[in-house]
Amino acid sequence: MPAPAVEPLRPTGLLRWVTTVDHKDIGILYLLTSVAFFGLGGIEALLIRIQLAVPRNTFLDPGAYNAIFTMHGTTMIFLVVMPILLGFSNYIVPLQIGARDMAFPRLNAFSYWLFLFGGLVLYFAFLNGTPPDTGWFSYAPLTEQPFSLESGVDYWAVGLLITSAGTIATGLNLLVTVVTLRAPGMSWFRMPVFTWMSAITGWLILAAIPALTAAQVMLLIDRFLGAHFFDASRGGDPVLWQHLFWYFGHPEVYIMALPAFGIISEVVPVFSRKPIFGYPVVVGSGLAIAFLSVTVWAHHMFTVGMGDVANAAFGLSSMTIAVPTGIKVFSWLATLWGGRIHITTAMLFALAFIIQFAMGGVTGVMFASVPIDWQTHDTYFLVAHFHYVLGGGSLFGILAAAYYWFPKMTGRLLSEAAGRVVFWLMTIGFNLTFFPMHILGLMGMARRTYTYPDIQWWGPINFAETIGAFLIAAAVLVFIWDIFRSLRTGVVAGDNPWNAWTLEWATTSPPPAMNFVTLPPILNARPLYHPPGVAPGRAISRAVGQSAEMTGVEEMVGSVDRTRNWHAPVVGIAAFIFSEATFFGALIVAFLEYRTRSPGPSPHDLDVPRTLIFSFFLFASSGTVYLAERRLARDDRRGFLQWWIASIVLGAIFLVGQLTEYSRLYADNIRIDTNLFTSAFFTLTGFHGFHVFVGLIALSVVSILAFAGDFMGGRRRIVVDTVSIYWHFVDGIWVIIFSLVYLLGLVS
Ligand code: HEM
Ligand SMILES: [Cu+2]
Repeated sequence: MPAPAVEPLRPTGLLRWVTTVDHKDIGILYLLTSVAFFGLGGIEALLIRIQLAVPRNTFLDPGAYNAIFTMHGTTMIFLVVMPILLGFSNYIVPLQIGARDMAFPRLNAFSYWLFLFGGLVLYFAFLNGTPPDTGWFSYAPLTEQPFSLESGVDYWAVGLLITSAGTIATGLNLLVTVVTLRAPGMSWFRMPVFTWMSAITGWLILAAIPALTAAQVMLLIDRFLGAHFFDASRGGDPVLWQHLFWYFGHPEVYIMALPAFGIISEVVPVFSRKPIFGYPVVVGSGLAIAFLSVTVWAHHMFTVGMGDVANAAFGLSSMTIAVPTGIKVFSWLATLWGGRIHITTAMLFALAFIIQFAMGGVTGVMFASVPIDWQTHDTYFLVAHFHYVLGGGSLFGILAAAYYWFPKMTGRLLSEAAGRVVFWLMTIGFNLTFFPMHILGLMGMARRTYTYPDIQWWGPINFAETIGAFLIAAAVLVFIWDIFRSLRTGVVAGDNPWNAWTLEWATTSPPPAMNFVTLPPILNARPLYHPPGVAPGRAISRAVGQSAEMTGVEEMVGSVDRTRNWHAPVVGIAAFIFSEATFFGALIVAFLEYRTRSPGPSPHDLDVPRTLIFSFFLFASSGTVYLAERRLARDDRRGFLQWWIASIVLGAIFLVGQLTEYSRLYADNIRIDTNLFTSAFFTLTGFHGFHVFVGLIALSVVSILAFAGDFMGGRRRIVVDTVSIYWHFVDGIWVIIFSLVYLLGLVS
């Protein structure tokens, strides 16, 4: 007879990767997939640079050039830098807080697959022969039907909608993981800075990305249902697209920067053998950056004619954000100061990050000054600026992270010798490619031009840049080669090759499925730190021995789940509601702008009293849900079911009211494509109705489970709580929507 299995059987090979819900596997899937997309984005970059190598080149025709730079930018942002960073967060954050996994492992896997499928949808545009060619920010009205008849824009919008859904779910997951799954002793101000920055990024994702989603939904409604949200020739407002896009787009920059800041804040202290300088200030400045980053978006729009007041206000807020960012740079410098510095490859990339990111930061502050922006807008000066931030910054941070955490993920070190080669090729190539772009920009070379005349110096400068791009490509090839080599023959790393002090180094490399067998006591921000002279092995094993003795191994690991996990769904639904609020906020803004903008149907065509009556049914359902929960607390199954089913009936009556109202309007020829008001009206109330519908399904599932005897005696109460909270939100937001759509029409 076979011996009983110690661990539950897990699939191996390909099936393991397809079925995995382990945060470490998912982290690696994110990383591998993004590296593959980096190959595509990199090839696109090389194609751009080949075309621009000499004046009047004809390697790419103008149409192909448009498509290539659009796909390059879109790929690098949505399919490379953001998901690579999410991959590291996925892998490292649960380890750093002593958790077994993310808060919602299956959602985590789902997010990854959404990311992959969204990316594939985007690239199917190539196979279809219609790659998007409207730039990575796809400004309207170029994206509207009359100007983009082919389906490239649709692939762009749908592909990114899918990846964004995954990103939003991952942001939520990270935030909830950090809030609810910290090991005993891991208080907020003992968390590693990378974990802090990942959690803040999670929040920022929820605050920002749904605005893009809403804008893309409206764009698709324009393109497929005949609305004109962003079509100026039919009264729509292309500038609204810009506002919504950059409301997402600027925070996106920090979604790609904050985790990189976190990486640098791990690598620099470890290789300076000093704690990070001013830990609370580093954390606080991360929070400040996140909050400020949603107030600066219109600095991308200084040239569209917003007026002096708006320009000045957004210029000022943009300059303010330099303060917390500068604080971070000073904190890294102060950490280096007087440290015992170890120049590893990870450290080299971190040091280059600091310098290059600071250069991008300086030109960023220059752009915040309106007159400078007017001069340099849409020139290569801008291309230089954001590549210093995203390439010289985020990408270099990613490379630092790769060298730093590769041993944890694989058990083997990358080659330091090859690392030097990668570093110098990369750094020289990077600066050769992008520094001269500042000069070209100031000389007047516009971005997104497929070729240029033979103006003095332009040819040689562009040629040098192209050489730089090939040096970067060479660096990437050496790096990839070294990864394959090190996986088989790299130096075995052991648990803690860098002598670091955060929890991911307390477990084996790679960590076991459960992450930890025991945790060291977490008494400060550096639980694995041992003063010079004390052998690391002893200090750690003593600590582990203690905790294992104190609590018993199993109990210790189990307690992580038992004590902290229970409120994860409530925090999760709160985070989800927050992201929904962003989404509805964007639709509401559109509605307010369009409600009386065009002739034809207006809010006066709505039947307010009728809708008010049906709204009372919805509001009442919040009350009945509350009563049902009270019955449940008393374990009164009948009472619970009565009130709960009453809520379903009330909600359904509201939906019927909405549907009959829609059919009345349609009978009067008031349709989604009639004018701007009707488009905005049907979009906003339609999405709300859809939420009610989803809520009704959730309520029904709960009542079926309750019929079968679930939820009694306090069992899985959290499920009922979560559904109730969501339902209250659906009702609450209707108060706002009803007031703005119906009541506002009465008073004005
Ligand atoms: C690896 C080497 C890279 C090279 C050689 C490169 C090259 C270029 C060039 C020449 C352009 C300007 C195209 C034009 O305006 O006509 C461009 C645009 C752009 N790049 Fe890169 N790039 C690289 C990496 C990256 C990275 C890492 C990111 C970001 C995360 C990035 C994001 C973008 C974006 C957003 C645009 C703007 C696209 C648009 O105008 O719609 N690039 N790149
Ligand atoms: Cu910005």
